Amino acid sequence: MINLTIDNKSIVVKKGTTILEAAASIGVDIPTLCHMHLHDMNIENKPGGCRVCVVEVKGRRNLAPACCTEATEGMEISSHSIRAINARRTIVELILSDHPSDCLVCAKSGNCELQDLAHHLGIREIHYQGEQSHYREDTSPAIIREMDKCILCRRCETMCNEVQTVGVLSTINRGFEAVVSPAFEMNLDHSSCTYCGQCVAVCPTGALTEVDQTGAVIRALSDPEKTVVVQTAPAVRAALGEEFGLPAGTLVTGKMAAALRRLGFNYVFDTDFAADLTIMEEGTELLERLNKYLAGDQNVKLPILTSCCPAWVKFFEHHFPELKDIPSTARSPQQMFGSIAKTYFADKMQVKRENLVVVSIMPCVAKKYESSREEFSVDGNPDVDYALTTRELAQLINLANIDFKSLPDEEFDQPLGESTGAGVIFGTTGGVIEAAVRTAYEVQTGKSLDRLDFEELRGMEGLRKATIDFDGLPINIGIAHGLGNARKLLEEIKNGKSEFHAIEIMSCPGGCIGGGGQPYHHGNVEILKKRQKALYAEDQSKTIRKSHENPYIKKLYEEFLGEPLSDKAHHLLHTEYFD
Ligand code: HC1
Ligand code: SF4
Repeated sequence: MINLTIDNKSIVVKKGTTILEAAASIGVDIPTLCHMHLHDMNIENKPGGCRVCVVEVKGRRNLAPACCTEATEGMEISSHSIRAINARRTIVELILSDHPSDCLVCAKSGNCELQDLAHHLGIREIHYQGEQSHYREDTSPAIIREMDKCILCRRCETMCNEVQTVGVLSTINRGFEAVVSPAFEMNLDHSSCTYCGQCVAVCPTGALTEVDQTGAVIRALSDPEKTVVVQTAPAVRAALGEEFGLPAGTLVTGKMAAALRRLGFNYVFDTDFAADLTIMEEGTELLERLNKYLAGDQNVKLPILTSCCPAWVKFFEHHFPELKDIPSTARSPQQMFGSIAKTYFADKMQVKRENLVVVSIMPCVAKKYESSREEFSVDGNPDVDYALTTRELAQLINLANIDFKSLPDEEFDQPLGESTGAGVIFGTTGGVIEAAVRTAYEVQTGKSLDRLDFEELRGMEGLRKATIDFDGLPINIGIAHGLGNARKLLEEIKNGKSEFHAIEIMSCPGGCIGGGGQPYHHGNVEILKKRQKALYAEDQSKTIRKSHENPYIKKLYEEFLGEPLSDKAHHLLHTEYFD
């Protein structure tokens, strides 16, 4: 063990502990713009690049970067000496000297770590003004790269390369010309980027942000010709409150519905309804494949993989095209909702397709890309017109001067607003497969489940497995969240070593609760756990907790779709994948 003092406080730490970690353990906050530690995944970004964390170590001539200097026996550290503060101010001024000063109109204003730090350090003047470097802006269907705002913290690289193993981002060029870029400086939409948004989630500045669609939604809401419906993803209700100062894990389902109504949406619906519909289709597909396999069909593709996460879909299309007939063909709930809204619901309301605008509120930036995929449109009219992130919804609520915390709880509209507990838990890792099990068990065995909480499928471990007994038939289930973990399961399938019948994959750590469009959580898994708990609580509070018991889903099949996997269902609710 190592004995040292930080700001005159004695402390004992394990060998190998950095000064930054030692300080954090006694509540001393040393600022940094680049450091990021994802403890649960044992992944750390510590390039020592920003140098903002410099501290004074007694007896040393130079200041030491706290994030990559190990604590040693007898060290006496001053984290906020005049010398350290002055150096920090100079470093931040130097960063600002090559940073656009358009904070007033920057998408990240108010959420920017560099802006916060400049404020914290009382910087009122930049003494080192020089010529600024310029790099072209790169706009994709989901993400905007403004590399003039990149401070080379390299957090995005860690997310893309180590956590997601997509490998799109790396630093190129030198000096003022250095930027983080896909290979050959191609634009993101020409690369194999999945739009998972995990790079956006950790970017400390406005270098990586989501495409802003709030203006287009406001225009639709003010167009008297349009009927505008909104759907809200499961994970949004467990995080939106954070944007208004409520503690992580506060469920705001009712307030969210009320806010959307006050914003002027004509119908406030729920993606959870479509999550129930997804279970009907995906669950039936699972059972169909399983029963063929049990009947001795050697050609049947197992395990079946969930397909509701668009970044995951793009990942296997790019990286495992040879496995593209293994995932379920079911569209995601977002897209099923859009498809049903613009057919079944539009017909009911006697609204022409082109006058019905479908807006989604999603925890995810990849949903913007998903809704723009050509196969999800009819004659150029998309099933889902706009997909806003949770953060964009908060922005609209603020813009409309709605006092969110004082709103009453309101209900969703019907018929596309009714959901079961199974639909709610889609928003967390493990939830989609648990929802599928609740339905598949009862359909397969013809028996009622005597329990609905499958604890063995829950948790935050990146890779999990469990065997569920389907009345004597053991069903092996795998769960992965984070694309790096998904890659491991896909390699097993590719090598013919997979033991699973069904696998749930979500791209973002934690599932959608940790999506790239959620309130920034800075890699803090405790926040994710609170959001997860909130979703399980909403599931518990529901009278109906199995998708196949949703009365409006039953009615939809009776009135419109016929059976799960019917021709009509195939046409409207399923898709194919591309290399
Ligand atoms: Fe998700 Fe899904 S759970 S993908 O995470 O299947 O985004 O929340 O809406 O579509 O329902 C996201 C969340 C979401 C879909 C559902
Ligand atoms: Fe990589 Fe995901 Fe960012 Fe694309 S969105 S660059 S895949 S981290």
